[in-house]
Amino acid sequence: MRFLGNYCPKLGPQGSADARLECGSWHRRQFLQVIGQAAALFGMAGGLPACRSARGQLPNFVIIFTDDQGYNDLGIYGSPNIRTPRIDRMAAEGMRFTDFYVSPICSPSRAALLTGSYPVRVGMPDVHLYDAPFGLSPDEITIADMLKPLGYSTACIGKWHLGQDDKFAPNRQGFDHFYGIRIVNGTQPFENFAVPLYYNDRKITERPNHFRFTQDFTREAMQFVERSQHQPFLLYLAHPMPHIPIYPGKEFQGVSDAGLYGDAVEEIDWCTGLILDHLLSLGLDERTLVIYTSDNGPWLGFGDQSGSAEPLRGGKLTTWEGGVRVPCIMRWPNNIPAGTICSELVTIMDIMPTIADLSGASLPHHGAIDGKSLWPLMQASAEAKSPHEVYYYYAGTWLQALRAGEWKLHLARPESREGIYGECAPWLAVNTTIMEQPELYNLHEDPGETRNVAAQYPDIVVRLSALAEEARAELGDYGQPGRGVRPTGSAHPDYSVPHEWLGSPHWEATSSAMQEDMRAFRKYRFQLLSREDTLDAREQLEWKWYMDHPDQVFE
Ligand SMILES: [Ca+2]
Repeated sequence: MRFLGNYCPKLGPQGSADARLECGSWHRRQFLQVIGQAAALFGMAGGLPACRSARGQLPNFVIIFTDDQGYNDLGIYGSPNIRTPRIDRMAAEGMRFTDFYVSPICSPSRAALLTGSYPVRVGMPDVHLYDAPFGLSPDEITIADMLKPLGYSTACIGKWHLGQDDKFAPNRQGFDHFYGIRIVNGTQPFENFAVPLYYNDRKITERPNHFRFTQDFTREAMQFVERSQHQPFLLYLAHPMPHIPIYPGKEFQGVSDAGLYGDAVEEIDWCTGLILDHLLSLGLDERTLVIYTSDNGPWLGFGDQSGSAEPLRGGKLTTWEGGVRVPCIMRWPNNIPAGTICSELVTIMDIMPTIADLSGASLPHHGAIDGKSLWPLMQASAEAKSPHEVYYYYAGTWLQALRAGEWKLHLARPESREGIYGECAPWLAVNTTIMEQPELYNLHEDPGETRNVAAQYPDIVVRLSALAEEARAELGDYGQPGRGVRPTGSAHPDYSVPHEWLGSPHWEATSSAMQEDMRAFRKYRFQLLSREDTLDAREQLEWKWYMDHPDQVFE
C-alpha cells in the first residue's frame, strides 16, 4: 500500500536545480543515480517521486542513532531508573516499535542503516576495529547518495565507524557535511581521549573532550538544520554515547539513578528534545520525519556503565534478542498517528527503502537490497503486516538464528566446531552460546527466550532450517561466501579484502598466506606515514604501539 494523500508526482524545482549544479563534481555512481532518477521521473523505473504538501516540499529526514542503548533504556520502554521525558513524549506523538532489529555490534548496524541491506551483503559484517584496513565500499549507495539527486542537503554528525581512511569518509559516501569521529570512542590501544575529531576531512583535534560530545554534536546538528531549512535535508546524528567509556556532560553527571549510563541517556534525551523544539520553532515539525533508535543492545557487565535489555535475554555481541532488538521511535506529525505501537517485525535495513518511498528517490540499482518500506506500517493500518517473511540474525558472517513470525530458531552451534571458535573474531568467540542442537523459541509467548520448544514443534524446526539454507546460498555463512555478497572496501590500492577476513578478523590466527597479505597492508599504511619525525602525536603513538607489538597486525 502506498500513501498518496499529499504527494505530488513531480520534483520541486529546487531539487532539480541543485542536482544540476552539483553534477560536475559527482563521480560515476552518483551520475548513474541521476540517470536512474530521471528514468523514474519519466516512468521508466522506480516509484513515483514524491513531495510533501501543496507547496511541493520534500520531507526532511532526521535519524538520531545512539550507541549500545538497550531495549529497556528509555522510560517508554519500561526503564525503572532512567528518565527520558522528551523521548517518551516523542513516542506519545508518534509510533513506537516493539520488534525492531539491528546487528549485535556497531559497524554492521551502521552499514545496514545506510545501505538498506544485510551488513554481510555489503561486505561490512563485522565491527571496524581500530586501524582495520577496510571500510564500507565507496561503490555502495548510501541513503545520502540516494537523496542527493533530489536536492537534499545531507549531514553526518557524530560517530561514523564505517572506515577510518579518507577514501571511506562520510564526505565520500554522499554526505555534504561531517563533524565527528571516524572510529569508536575508546577501546583502541591508546588512551580513550585520543580519538581524532574531524570537520569534514580536516582533523581538528587529536584529543577532543568526550564530555562535550553529546551536546556539541547536538549543537552542530541544530546549526545544520537551521542552515538547511530552505531545502530538503537528511540529518544523520550518530551519538557516540552511551557506549563505554561513558562521558556525560557536566550538567548531567550524577543526575540519573542509573549511574553513568543513565546520565548519558538522560543527556541524550534532553538533546533530542532540543532538536524537536528546534524543528518546531523553524516551522519544520510537520515536514520532518524523526527516527530515534540504537545500533545494538546494551553492553552488559560494566556495572553502572551498562544498560538493560529486560525482559529480553542477553545483550550486545549476541544474537539473543537483547543484543539485536532495540528501541525505535518514529515521529512525523499529521503523517504518523500519535501514540501508536507497531509490533510487527521490522529492521534497520528498512529505513532506506522507507525514505525512498517517502521522497520518491530511486533505490540503488547496482545490486539487491534487503530492506522494505515501512510506510504502510507507519500509517498504523490494521491490515499492514511485517514486510519480512523471515529475518536472519548474523553475527559477523556467521548465520546464528532466524525469525519467521513468532518463531525464532537458533541454529546449532556445537562445541565440536572448535575451529570456528578458535578463528572467529574474539568478541564473537567469547559471546556465542554453544548449542549442540537447534533451539526454537516462541517470541510472542516467551520473548525472554527461556523455553526451548524445538522438541514440541519439529515441523517448524524443519521449515525454518530450510529458510536458513536460502540465506546461506545468498548471503553466506561462516567461511562460506554467499552469491549475493558484494566486496568490502579495501584501504589498499592493490589488495582486495578476502572474505575470510570478514567476521573473523583475528588477524594473527589466520594462514601464513593471509598473514603475508596483512603485512602488505601494514607496510602500505606506514609507507603513507613514511617518516617518524613527520608523524603527529597520535601517529607517533600508533607507530610506537606497532613497533612494540610486532605480532599484532590489526587489532
Ligand atoms: Ca554499538
